[in-house]
Order: sequence, then C-alpha cells, then structure tokens
Amino acid sequence: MRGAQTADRIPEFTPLKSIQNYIDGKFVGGKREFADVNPADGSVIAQVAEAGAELVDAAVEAARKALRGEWGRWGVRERAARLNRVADAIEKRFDCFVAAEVADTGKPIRLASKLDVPRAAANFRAFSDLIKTAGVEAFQTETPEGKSALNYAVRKPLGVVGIITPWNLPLLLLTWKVAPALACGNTVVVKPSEETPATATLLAEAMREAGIPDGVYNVVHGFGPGSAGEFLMKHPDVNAVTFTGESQTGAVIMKTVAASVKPVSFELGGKNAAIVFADCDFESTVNGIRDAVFLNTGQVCLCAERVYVERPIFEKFVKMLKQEAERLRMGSPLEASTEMGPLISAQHREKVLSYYKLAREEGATVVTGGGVPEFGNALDRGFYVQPTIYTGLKETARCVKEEIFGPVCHVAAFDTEEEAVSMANDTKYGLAASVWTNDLKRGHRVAQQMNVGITWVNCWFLRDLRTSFGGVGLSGIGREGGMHSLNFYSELNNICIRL
Ligand code: NAD
Ligand code: 6OD
Repeated sequence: MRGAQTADRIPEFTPLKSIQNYIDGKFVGGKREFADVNPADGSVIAQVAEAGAELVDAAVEAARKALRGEWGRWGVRERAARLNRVADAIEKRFDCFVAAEVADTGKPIRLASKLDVPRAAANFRAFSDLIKTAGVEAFQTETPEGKSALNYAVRKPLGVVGIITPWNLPLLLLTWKVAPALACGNTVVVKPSEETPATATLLAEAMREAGIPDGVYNVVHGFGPGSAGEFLMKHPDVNAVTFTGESQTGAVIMKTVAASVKPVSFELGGKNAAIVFADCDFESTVNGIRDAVFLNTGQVCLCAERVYVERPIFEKFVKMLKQEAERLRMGSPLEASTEMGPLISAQHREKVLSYYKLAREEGATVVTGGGVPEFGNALDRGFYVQPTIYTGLKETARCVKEEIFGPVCHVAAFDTEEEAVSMANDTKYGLAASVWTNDLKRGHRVAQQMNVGITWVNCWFLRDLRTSFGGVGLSGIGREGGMHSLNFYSELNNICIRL
C-alpha cells in the first residue's frame, strides 16, 4: 500500500455525483445519462453522461490532434518520466481511488487497497521502466555482391488506440492497457464498463496533474451496441483496438473492426482448471484454491471454476475447502474485515443464480452454498450470492463447460496424471491453469501440457508484469505484458542501409 505512506496524499473522497466524459482535457456531459449503481445495496451513486457518436468523434479527433502536438514530439525519456508522475498522482489519491472502486464494484476495501489501486500505479511504473530499456532488432546483412548492409528497426506509435474494459478489476485492467499504450507514444480513447465508470474518470485528474497533455487520455462513457463502445470500435480514425471482456463480445467487436483492418488484442473469458495432486502441501493448497475460486467474488477471469483433485485426498480436500468457503466473511465492502462482497449487478446475479439452479438440474451435489445470503439490513438489496461448491457433475455438464464468473467451483476426482491433464484441457477456453504438487518434476511436466496462456505451480495470480499474459481459444487473441505489450502498442519500421 505504497500510497498509504505518501505524505501529501489526498485523503478525502467526495463521491462523484455526476460522472462525465473527458475529452481534450475537459470534462463534458452527454445528451443522455445512466445510473451508476452500488452493488452492495442497489443505491444509485451517480449519474453518468453517455457519449453519443458525436462525442466519440470528438474524443478520437482530440486524440489525433494530440499526436501532432508536444506529446508526439516527446522522446522516450520524457514520456517515461510522465508515466511515473501518473503513478505518483494515483498514489496521492490512493484513498479516493479505493473508495470509488469499492463503491462501483462492491469489492471489499481490503482487496481494492491491496490489489486494484497499487497495481494501477505499478502498471505505470512497470511500463515507464520497460520503455526506457526496450531494444529493437539490428542485423548486419551480407549483400549478394558480398558487401554489407545494416538492418535496424525503429519503434513508432500506432496512433490512436481504442481501449474497452470490463467491470471486474476496472482500474487495474484499464491501466494495464493505457500505460503501455502511452509508453509507446500513442494517444488513447478509453471506454470503461458502464457498471464501473468512476476510476477511469478519476484517472483523468491524475493525468492532468502528471502533465500529460490534453487529448492524450480521453474517456467516453456508455454501453456496447448502439453506444460509445460500438462507436469507438468502428471509428475509422482509431488505429488499433484492445479489448478485455467476454468472449462473445470479443466476437462481435472482431466483426466490427474487420472492415477497417486494424490490430486487435483480445483478453477474454476463461473456464480455468486447478489440478491438485495428493502430494501437495495440503493446507497452503486449500488456501490457494480458496483464493483462486472466491477472490473478488469469483469475478476474476483467472479464477478456477474447475478443480481436479487426486482421489486419495478428494474427500478431505472437499471438506476443508467447504470449511474455508463457509468461513469467508461476507458483508459490507466498507468493513475492513469483509472478505467477500456482492456480484456486480442484479443482472449478473440472475445469471449466476441460473447456473446454481442448472447445476442442481444437471445432478450436482451441493457441498455448500447455492443460494443468496440474508443480512437483515440494507445489504439485502445488494447483489450477494453464497460461495458455492459442487461435486458430482459429469464433465460434459454445462456448469463444467461454461464460464459462470461467480464464487463457484466444481470439484472432481482424478486417478492419473494423464486423466487430470485431459480433463483440464477439455475446454474451448484457454486462459489460465494452476497445478499443486510438491513433486517439482511433475509440476513442470503438467504445467507444460496445459493449453493456456498462463500456468501457475503452487500459486495463483502471482504476477510479474514483464511476463506474457493472454489466452488461447475462446480466451483471447495475442499477448500483452512486458515486451509483448510494447510490441502490440507500436509499429516497427525496419530500415535497411546498404553500406
Ligand atoms: P463484457 O464483454 O460484457 O463487457 C466488456 C466491455 O465491452 C464493457 O465496457 C462493455 O460496455 C463493452 N461492450 C459490450 N458490447 C460491446 C460492443 N458490441 N462493442 C463495443 N463494446 C462493447 O464483459 P464484462 O461482463 O464487463 O466482463 C466480464 C468478462 O470479462 C468475463 O467473461 C471475464 O472472463 C472477462 N475478462 C477477461 C479478462 C482477461 O484478461 N482475459 C480480464 C477480465 C475480464
Ligand atoms: O494481472 C493482469 O495483468 C491481468 N490482466 C489480470 C486479469 C484479470 C482478469 O480478471
């Protein structure tokens, strides 16, 4: 919690009653407004100005203009310094960002303080560091006449990058894309999720304070189809598109952008497996799987919704995981002791509850949960569900195949390593996996067989921002992270000089 120690931090958070678009360094309203709802009690936090096609045009135009201004003339050193200043400005507003993220998402304050906001600052610092040291290729080439030529590449920005993000880790995921895009010299127009508009808007203030020129960072609010999301994706002056969200939405966006042939990066859904071997460190594995299933109320794309446990420890494992799930403190996100908050919306709760019902219809044994908790206070108007564990489903069941995105997992037993690998890989998704064993050779062997973008061994969601991040199959296209981000957010111009 770096920001918590910052002497000149801004401690007071005044909830934004009206959330506006941010275009060319100015906050602007829209023709229509929609409500920003607190998922913990269903109350309306703010009215959000929706950007229509004209405002999206204005944002893209501002971003184009900024490419031609001082931002476009700055070298890497200046840009990198400004990114660090954005990180400083986030840390100075640490409590404001935490409060806004908690109000928008309902996530526990301890989670937003430990994960979301520190990671946002870390994203800017990581790409500030990286762009300063990023090399490009160079080759000495032999010509047909036996002379030589020098090939070297120069890195150039793509131009205006359109960024669309989801609601589960709003600031973390937005800055994960904004930071490398700016590091490479692009300008951006971001459309945060309609469920969580606040922190992208607060980030505008941090950008201003860091001296990021007007038009470099623009925010448009709204929905997907027929709204700001679609207008941004189909805009002819947007040079590249990066999207995080559902696989189905990715498919729609892909069609939208196809007409203008632009680079796309897609970070999409998952139906991630965890494989637990009998030789694992039992207690830390149970705790690790508890986090992998229930963190952020199961609303992390990397969460494990399928847990495969070697038969000799299956019963004991299920019993201990049940205890851990029942021990999770659900409650007000503002209480420091709360470990699990609500789901994001009434609509998403309907979806998760429909899977809870479907699981029973598909023949699941309900180990724990499966319903809605009762608090006897205002939280009953919030969108809470119980942490839930199932066993006994067939591997072909919809609840084992489809992403639910809630605090729920199915636990199944396996007898051999081959069987575990085969069940884990039997999915159209391919985002993340985890393997839990004290046999390091087996850890390597199994990890290398996972058809995913990221495999953790004896841990989960342990991040190094230099590593590649992305998915296979329905889980995405391309990789971001470290140099992969720099390569996506820039074009290389190879220069060949005959010597
Ligand atoms: P979503 O796809 O419903 O929405 C994501 C964003 O896309 C929102 O801003 C939304 O307004 C916008 N959008 C929707 N339709 C659009 C359209 N036609 N054109 C342009 N924009 C459109 O996803 P969500 O419900 O916000 O997020 C949850 C999903 O995101 C889950 O599937 C989760 O696995 C996935 N996710 C993946 C990653 C990853 O890194 N792979 C990270 C977080 C979340
Ligand atoms: O840690 C990250 O960089 C990242 N993109 C996490 C995604 C989490 C999905 O909900």
